[in-house]
Amino acid sequence: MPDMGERSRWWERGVIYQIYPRSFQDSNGDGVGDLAGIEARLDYVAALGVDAIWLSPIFPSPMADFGYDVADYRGIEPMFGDLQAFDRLLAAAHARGLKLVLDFVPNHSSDRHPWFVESRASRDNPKRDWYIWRDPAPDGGPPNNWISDFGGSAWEWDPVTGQYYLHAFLASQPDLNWRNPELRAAMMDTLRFWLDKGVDGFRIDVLWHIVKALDFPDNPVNPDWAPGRNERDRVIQTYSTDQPEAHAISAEFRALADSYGDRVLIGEIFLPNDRHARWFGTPERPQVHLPINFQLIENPWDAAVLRRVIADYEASLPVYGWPNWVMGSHDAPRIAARIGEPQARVAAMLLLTLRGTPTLYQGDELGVGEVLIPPDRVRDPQEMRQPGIGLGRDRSRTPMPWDDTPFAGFSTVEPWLPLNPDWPVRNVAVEAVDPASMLALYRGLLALRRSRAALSSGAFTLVEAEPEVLAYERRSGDDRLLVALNLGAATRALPLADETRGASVLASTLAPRPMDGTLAPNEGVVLRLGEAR
Ligand code: TEU
Repeated sequence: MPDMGERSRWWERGVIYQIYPRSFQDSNGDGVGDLAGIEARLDYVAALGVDAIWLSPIFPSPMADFGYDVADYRGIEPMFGDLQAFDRLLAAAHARGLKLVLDFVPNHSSDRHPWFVESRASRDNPKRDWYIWRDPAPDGGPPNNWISDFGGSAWEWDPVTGQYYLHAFLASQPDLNWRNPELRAAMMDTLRFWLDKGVDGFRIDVLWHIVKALDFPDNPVNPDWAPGRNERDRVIQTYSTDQPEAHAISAEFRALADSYGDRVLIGEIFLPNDRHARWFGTPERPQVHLPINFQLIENPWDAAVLRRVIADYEASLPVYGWPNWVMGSHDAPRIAARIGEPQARVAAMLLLTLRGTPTLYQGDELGVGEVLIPPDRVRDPQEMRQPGIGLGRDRSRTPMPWDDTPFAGFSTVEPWLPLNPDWPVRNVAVEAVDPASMLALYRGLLALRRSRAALSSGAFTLVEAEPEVLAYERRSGDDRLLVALNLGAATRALPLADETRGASVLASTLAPRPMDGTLAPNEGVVLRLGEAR
């Protein structure tokens, strides 16, 4: 767990802020956010103290999967603006010292993409092989047992040309064929298009999905699956994901990004540690800079579990691999809904003091919690396809509450998704002037992280602690910090009693107080060590 010292680069040292464009700020009164809206709110983002923004997809899209179904990789969805609006946003971000990362969706396009319209036109169309077409099984059914991540067969029958096409997600999101060199070249060109404009990198959607096993064997049946669970998990995605050829393409992405200088690639990858770490590539042939680490989202909020998760993840990293952490996203449940606000404050401290690049999801800095979506307001296709089993993602995509004016200052009309019910009191304007707010906590932690190399790039060591307490030391040179987080509801002894008595408190999830050797319920602290008398 080395001290990266002065060697750290912006994407190592910095904090990424994920913006879900449909829900950040509406500027034209259609109830949906847009690029001009984001531009208007950039001062807020810069003042928060983050270093980069990642925008979920902003490309032309029929919005079957809210932008993850791209109909033109080089344009801007009219609902969001146009290329001029994008250029203005990029310049405005850069003028504030913010990097801008786009969402690249290589696994599939929209079925409205002109490439697919051609591909499905006839078997001998030049773009036929840009997608994945197969003959039916001997019984006329789908070519194999693969299941879409959104439920149902991953194969859709096309009566016109008498073949099935593959879709890992919706039928309106056909999978692209990355084994086809022309498709590959066309996609590389789209990356160049945005890199030439000056974007600072890409988050790459479902990167581990992009190549499938050559002969399309059946996936192994999952013996642990039971009805009522996510249908996706009926089979194990052995042959439909994580193929060696995808790693080779990931290395090509990296070579292209590196040819533009200091850009970043963030790969969306859900895999166990050993296979996850392979996406860093090797020093000779690197792949993505940051394979997204979802473990704080996927594991229970439990000190002993998290301790093991952190240790195992750190141990799994190659020496040249830089860690990263994320606690929320447009897919995952809200952290404050999952563990409650007092512990969400502890979670904020964890996210911003671990070793590695944190990604903060919009609204989590306000502590936005549970939002129940009435049945008539559900928009998420994942929820609509498998209703009522907890897969709905709308709950994390609700509009940013900015103030207590109508529609929370997000829009002048009813927004596309409901606001958080407590928006009149839980919004940016209210929290900005309350020193005890979640927003104030985030701003304080972000400023602390920025000011101390021990946090942004220093060494990391877990420290023994009482049950329900997660503790670790961060260190850079002489600067030694102890982070101690009480994940429980009992008062606990602070670790390192000799050193922490009287130590200065650099941050606290509660009202700061002199350290007396204890950690109160829900208390998390960052202490400066090495000052004891
Ligand atoms: O998500 C990929 C993914 O694995 C999802 O199926 C995720 O597990 C699920 O949404 C969690 O509830 C990415 C995007 O982040 C997601 O929004 C898209 O729908 C999906 O890819 C398809 O592009």
